[in-house]
Amino acid sequence: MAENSQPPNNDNQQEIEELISSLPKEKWWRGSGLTLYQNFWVPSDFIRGVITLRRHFIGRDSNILLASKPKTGTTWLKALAFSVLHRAQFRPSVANANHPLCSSNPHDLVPFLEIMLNGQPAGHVPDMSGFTDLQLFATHVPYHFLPESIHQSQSRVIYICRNPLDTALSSWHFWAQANLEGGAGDWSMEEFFENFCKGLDFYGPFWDHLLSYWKASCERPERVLFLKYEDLKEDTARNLKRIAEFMGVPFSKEEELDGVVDQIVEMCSLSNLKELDVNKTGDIFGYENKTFFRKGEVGDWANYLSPSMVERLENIMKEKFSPFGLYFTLKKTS
Ligand code: PAP
Repeated sequence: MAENSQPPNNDNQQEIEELISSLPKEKWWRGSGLTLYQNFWVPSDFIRGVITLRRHFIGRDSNILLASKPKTGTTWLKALAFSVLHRAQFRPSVANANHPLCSSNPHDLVPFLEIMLNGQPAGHVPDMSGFTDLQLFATHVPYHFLPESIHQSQSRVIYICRNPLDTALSSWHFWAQANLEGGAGDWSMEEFFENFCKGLDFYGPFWDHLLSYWKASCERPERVLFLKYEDLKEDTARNLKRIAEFMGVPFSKEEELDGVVDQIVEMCSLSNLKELDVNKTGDIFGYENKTFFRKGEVGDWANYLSPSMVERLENIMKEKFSPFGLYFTLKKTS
């Protein structure tokens, strides 16, 4: 069966397992490695969920999908979008101890679709009955992995990206940290960087991932909002208003005057989330909650990447992104 066709019913379980075992694999720091599926390196632990999402998930008009390549601002975007969507029910304020962000990691509040679906029998139309009231989901898959039902529906997709230098650095820190907590052996920055440049990385190649959503946002700006981590850092309030408007729940003048926008910005800031007990302890997907909150700076790459690494990534950016009018201004932390 062609990979992009949508079977109306369940697939043959054996066909799925044969497909998976025929795909190229690579080792990774933790977990069961990476599997090359449709030109992207999918974590082997989630490959069944990714295939089920691609073939069988039924998107609804009301769905809002937060999409990203890992380490580009996913956790932050989840906190912001959740706070925006549920602001009538949960008053956003650092003083509101009853806000769900005080008791749950953002990843618990906005689940990854491919991880949710991973627990279900591979190749079967997923049983989403337990999730019918969920409107907000996240995903790390590239745009064209989303099922036809999402493309055809009125679903909205918000993609967050980040310059590749900080993304590479943040990813390496995450894996180095995760490694300390029980991973397999050392992996130097140089080795990680080499893999990253080759596209061998969680949901890599980085370039193709970004471009899949960039092109979609150019073609369907009313359905796909493309955000940059750097812009969100520079003016969080302005971009939060864009997010709310895109989600179909714009802030009213009264709310703005009441300081709701600023309260969400403050509540979802790295400094606030990082200090919450819920994010200092516990774990999710097998990783400690605290590993999702580090420095959150733009330009930290300058403290770690050698001039030749920077030049290499700049050249790749020029080659891959410039033809499509996508640019990053590279800032260094002072
Ligand atoms: P994920 O894809 O595994 O969920 P993701 O949240 O995309 O990770 O990326 C983590 C990065 O976002 C970390 O960046 P750093 O390594 O450069 O520090 C993390 O610190 C940053 N981050 C997490 N929460 C926030 C936040 N509230 N504001 C700004 N940056 C944040």
